[in-house]
Formats: sequence, structure tokens, C-alpha cells
Amino acid sequence: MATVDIAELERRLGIPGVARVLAGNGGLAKVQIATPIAAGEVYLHGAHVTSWKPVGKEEVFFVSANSLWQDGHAIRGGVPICFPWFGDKADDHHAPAHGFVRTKEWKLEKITANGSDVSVELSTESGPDTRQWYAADFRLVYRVTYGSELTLELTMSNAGREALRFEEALHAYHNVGDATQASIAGLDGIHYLDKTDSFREKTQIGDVHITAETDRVYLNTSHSLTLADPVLQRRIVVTKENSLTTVVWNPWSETALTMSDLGQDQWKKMLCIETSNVGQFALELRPGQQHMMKATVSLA
Ligand code: TA6
Repeated sequence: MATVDIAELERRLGIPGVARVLAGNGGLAKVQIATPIAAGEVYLHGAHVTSWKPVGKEEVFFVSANSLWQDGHAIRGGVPICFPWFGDKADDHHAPAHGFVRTKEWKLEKITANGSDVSVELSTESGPDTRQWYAADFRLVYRVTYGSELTLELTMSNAGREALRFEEALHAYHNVGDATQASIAGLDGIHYLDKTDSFREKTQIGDVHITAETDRVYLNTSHSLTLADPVLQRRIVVTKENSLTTVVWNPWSETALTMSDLGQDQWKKMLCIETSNVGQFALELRPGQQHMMKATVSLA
């Protein structure tokens, strides 16, 4: 359930006919956008984008029909934000996977309309709840802009007196007709760590095809990617700024069966392309320094 006063947020920040603040799944607060060119949603829980749907087009993001919508659990699908670590915490396997901000309620700062674009800004920062896992003082500001394309901008600030290190990922689940028929162009020749093969380093040859469980961290790449979906007859283009790793993930059938919040056979309907800075490309910030990572999603 939301801890914020949804009605007060709607009164203060809603834009009639464009952006509403209301109770979504599980009673969680969300911002719902509707313009002549696109619809979209982002939950305050995890600052979690769950929808971007250009008018006349299929939804761009996958959200599991079995997702949980409650405190302490990440929404399965959309764009979870992984921070300040990616995957399991190296020094504490009891820590929540992918960090702790995707299961926190973020603060809705503002909603602004600029022509046909609508931007939603949310923030979260360090506090007693975060210091149990991560000693640094930080502030995250996430700016999502819904328009003829979708931009996701995550700005991290070191609010403390010590240098800090962090990983980050926009763990986007894209909606595909059939992952086994989709392909991803833009990674040819790029080295990657294959999580399904003890993180062995390999080289991508040609486009990425999903023929088994696929869990790869592509290294030292700022390339734009194109996800070709012959079933939905479209291409999803992901471009990025200030990101040097890209994760590609599909659990395939066997791993999907272990995921209670991913319904039967839904693994075929999703393909993750994750704009990120992880592993050896984790970032360090001196006191007062900021870093902004950006992903732009468009349809071709
Ligand atoms: O991004 C790929 C990955 O790290 C996979 O290994 C898998 O664990 C996936 O993230 C989902 O993680 P989650 O904690 O959301 O179930």
C-alpha cells in the first residue's frame, strides 16, 4: 500500500487531462500519463516505469501477470532500477538482489508538460534504512519523459564526505511477440560475460538470438541496440548515454518455472535490454560529484 497521500499528490502535481496521480495495483501510488501521442505509467514504488505505449502501437514494456505489487517486492517487468549493486551483493548474499531502491517508495517531485512531452521526476536518498547495506550518503533523481520516444535519466549524487562506488542498471523488460523469434543487433564483436557459463568472457558474433537461457553482460559498449520483433512487426531501438555495459537477459523455460511472479510461458513475451554500469565498469564519485546515465527508447 502507498504511504503517501495520493489525493494530495494529485491535487498538487496532477495535470488535468494529461497526468494523474492515483492508486494502481496493490494500492501503490502511480502516475498515469495520457497525451495525444503516448500513454504511460510509473509507480512511486521503485520509481518503476511499467508502461510506455505510443498511440496506435503495442505496449513497449512487458509486465508479468503474476507480478507482486507490495512493499519489499520488486514489480516483475517494466523497468526496475538496480542500485547501488547489480545482481547479488558481492560481500553479502543476504542483501536484496539488485540493491534496495527498486523496492523503496520514491518521492514524486514534479510532473511537467512541455509541448507533447510529459516528464515525471522522482527522487530517493540515503537514510537509516539504506545505511544497513550501503554506508554512503547519496541522492538519486530519476526523470522519465514520455513522448514520441521515452527517455530515462538517472542522476546519482554523492552527498557525503567520502568517495563512493556504485553499480546501476535500468533493467528494462521489453514486450515481444516471441523471444525465440526476436533478435538484437548492435553487439557484434563485443565481449561479454556469460552468466549461464560461469561468467566466462566470450565475443558476440552477429546479432543476439535467444535459443536458451540468456544472461550476458556486454562490456565496454556504448552502442545503440535494435530489438527486431518479427511477430509484432516492429523494432525497439535503445540508445544510451554514459553507460558502458549492456545486459541482455531471458530466463528461458526452466529458470522461468522457478519464478513464481512470472506466469506460465510468459518468458517468451519478454526480453531484457539493460542500460547499465556494472562490474568492472562500476562508477566512483568524489564528494559533491554527480553522474547521469540515460536510456532512450524509440520504435522504428
Ligand atoms: O539482469 C539479469 C539478471 O541479473 C538475471 O541474472 C536474473 O537474476 C534477473 O536479473 C532478474 O533478477 P530478479 O532479482 O529481478 O529476479
